[in-house]
Amino acid sequence: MSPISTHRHDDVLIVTSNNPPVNALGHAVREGLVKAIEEADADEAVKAVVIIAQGQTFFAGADISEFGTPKAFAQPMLPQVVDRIEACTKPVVAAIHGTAFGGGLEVALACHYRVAVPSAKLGVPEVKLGLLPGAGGTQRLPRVAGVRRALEMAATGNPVGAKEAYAAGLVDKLIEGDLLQHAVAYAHEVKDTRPLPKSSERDEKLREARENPGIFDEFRKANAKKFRGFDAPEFNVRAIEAAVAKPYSEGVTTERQLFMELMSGTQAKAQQYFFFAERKASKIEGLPEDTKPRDIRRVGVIGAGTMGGGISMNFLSAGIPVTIVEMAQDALDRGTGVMLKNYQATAAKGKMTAEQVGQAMGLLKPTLDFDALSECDLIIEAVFENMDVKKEVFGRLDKIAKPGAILASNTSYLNIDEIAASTSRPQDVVGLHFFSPANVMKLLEVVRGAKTAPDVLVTAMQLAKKIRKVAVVAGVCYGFIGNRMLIPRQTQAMRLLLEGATPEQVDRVHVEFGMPMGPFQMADLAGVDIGWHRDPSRIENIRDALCAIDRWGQKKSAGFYDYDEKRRPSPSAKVQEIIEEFRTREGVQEREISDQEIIERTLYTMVNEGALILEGGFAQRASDIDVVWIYGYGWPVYRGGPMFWADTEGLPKIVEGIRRQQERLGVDFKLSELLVRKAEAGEKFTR
Ligand code: T1G
Repeated sequence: MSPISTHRHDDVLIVTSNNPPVNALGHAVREGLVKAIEEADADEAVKAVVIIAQGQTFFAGADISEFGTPKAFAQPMLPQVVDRIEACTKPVVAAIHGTAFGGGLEVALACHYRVAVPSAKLGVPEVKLGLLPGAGGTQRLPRVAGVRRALEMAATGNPVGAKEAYAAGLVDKLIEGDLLQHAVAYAHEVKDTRPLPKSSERDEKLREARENPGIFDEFRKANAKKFRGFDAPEFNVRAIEAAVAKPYSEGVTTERQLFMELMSGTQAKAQQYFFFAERKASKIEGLPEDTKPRDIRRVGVIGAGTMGGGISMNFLSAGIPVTIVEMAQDALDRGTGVMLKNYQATAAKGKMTAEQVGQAMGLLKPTLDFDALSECDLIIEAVFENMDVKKEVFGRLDKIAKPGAILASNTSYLNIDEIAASTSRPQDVVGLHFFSPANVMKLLEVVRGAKTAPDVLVTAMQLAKKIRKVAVVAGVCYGFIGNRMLIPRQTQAMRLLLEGATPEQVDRVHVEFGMPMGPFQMADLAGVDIGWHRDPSRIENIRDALCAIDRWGQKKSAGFYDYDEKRRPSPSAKVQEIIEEFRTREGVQEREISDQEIIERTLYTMVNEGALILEGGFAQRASDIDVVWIYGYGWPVYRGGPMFWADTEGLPKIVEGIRRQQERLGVDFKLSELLVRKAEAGEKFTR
């Protein structure tokens, strides 16, 4: 049964797609669309056509799960489908709801008219898959919406709302009410219009760029930082340049060549892998399908510091009331003040209205009364990272929280089972590890304790979606997934300093690899003093020495680097001096350190730790580890995450590299048996 059906309404042929969940343009849909247009052309009684989709959305693009399979190349391919639609002798109206994305927007652009409900979104997110719109989108979009908007939409992948699309001429009519009914009425209005408006034949919106070809380099310059390391954005710009410089027929040829070049590259494979990895992360293995989530109507947050405030904002922004508790009024006022300031900053960027800020802050109940938490369905503790303090807080919570309330800790490292054991209800305890700044970072590690109940887990995962987080389940081990893998990286980075590398060299290698910053820049941003024993007289390592002289990082304008008033880093002679003192003290011979050695000792060891995490069952799947590192630590998505990258690098090469460095990795280093086994068996972690 084809997912495409047709039926007549008077002299309008209605072509309906029903291919859940998102009407992806798989082979059967493509075939059905061409057949429907041929039916319309062959039937004289048909005066116009409406293409509409059932379910949550209009076509959300090509079927990504077909990529790399024969189905992706099965005829008709999408370029043929869109050209056939545009060639229809009757006006074709696209009736858009949900997300007309990628190939879906290309189908709409090939239609002669587009109508949409105001809530619809239109976009070409292919660049997020390491690609470009490969079915005429880079040629038709600039002709319909203008070159600047096409550049913005294609190179960033960010969609526009229907209202904005209407203003740009991308949508011909906004539909309030029943979409099909109004689309048919619109088809009646245009059924006799000739010639039919074909996007591929339009030219007027290309003139601006012809008169000012500099806009392309302006665009490149303005986005250079954002596009750093990615191949696809530049290819999108080049394809749109071809739209301006060449006739349509030649422009689509250039588009196809650029598309195929990207599709055969490693970045596209990594980004497509990540599309599915992100969605798989929300699935919890071994839980009964029908596990019902608990009802969360009010959230309690203990601690109004940086984390407590950021965590609270997530729920307030999602319309969930929050009771936030502090020990002292000034700390409470400071915390709520920072939240308001953050909201106002977001509003100043036009991302929220003042009214929305008021609504969010209106849902906040600040209090010094710990017992007020008894009205909450979920309580998240965000207090000082110390086990005794955590246990004391959970002991108190156990006495006042209502039955069935979920008790969560925002600890970044500590043992959730030990915290849970300080209550009489360990089944209601879970770790919710937010990343700083908690109102911005997308990642949430949901730490599953030995006794955490299934419905507590399901509740946490569903709530994460509601507050727009990507949640990953982690087991109870020191540092869970993300921070646990950070430890070998930071440890090796520190050892490399002693042996001859400089903070600048190590960080340069990581930035060139695609990380937003290196281990030492990150330490300075987070605070060199995090976890420091606070005793300036006790100096056992380089970090102690820095902390003892107040070099706590950016907040002190000095850490592993010196910082100017604009927080720009520069190498520090003082730090070099301290490193040399420790080299002498520990009798380490300085030597030349290669960039490859830095990769092997800081990144290969991370992969190894990822394998140890999988071995220990602290992550459900390798792709979850990749989701953690991409959303939590800025690992470049075009490398797919540490485990996908390891597969690309080749596991035998990783094992060989680690063995080559083993002597320098320290006595605590343990080579993962799983990693060795997979390398020897020619297996991979992620595919
Ligand atoms: N192909 C295959 N499966 C898809 C899919 C797609 N395009 N989009 C979504 N799914 C699956 C997804 O894996 C999940 O499956 C389920 O649908 C629900 O998705 C030539 C080459 C549309 C905004 O990049 O952005 O067109 O996990 O959980 O949050 O130019 O999905 O349930 O098994 O994300 O409501 C361009 C990708 C393709 C859009 C809905 N299009 N999709 O979000 O649900 S390339 C895209 C999305 C292209 C042409 C090129 C979102 C969504 P499962 P979901 P959602």
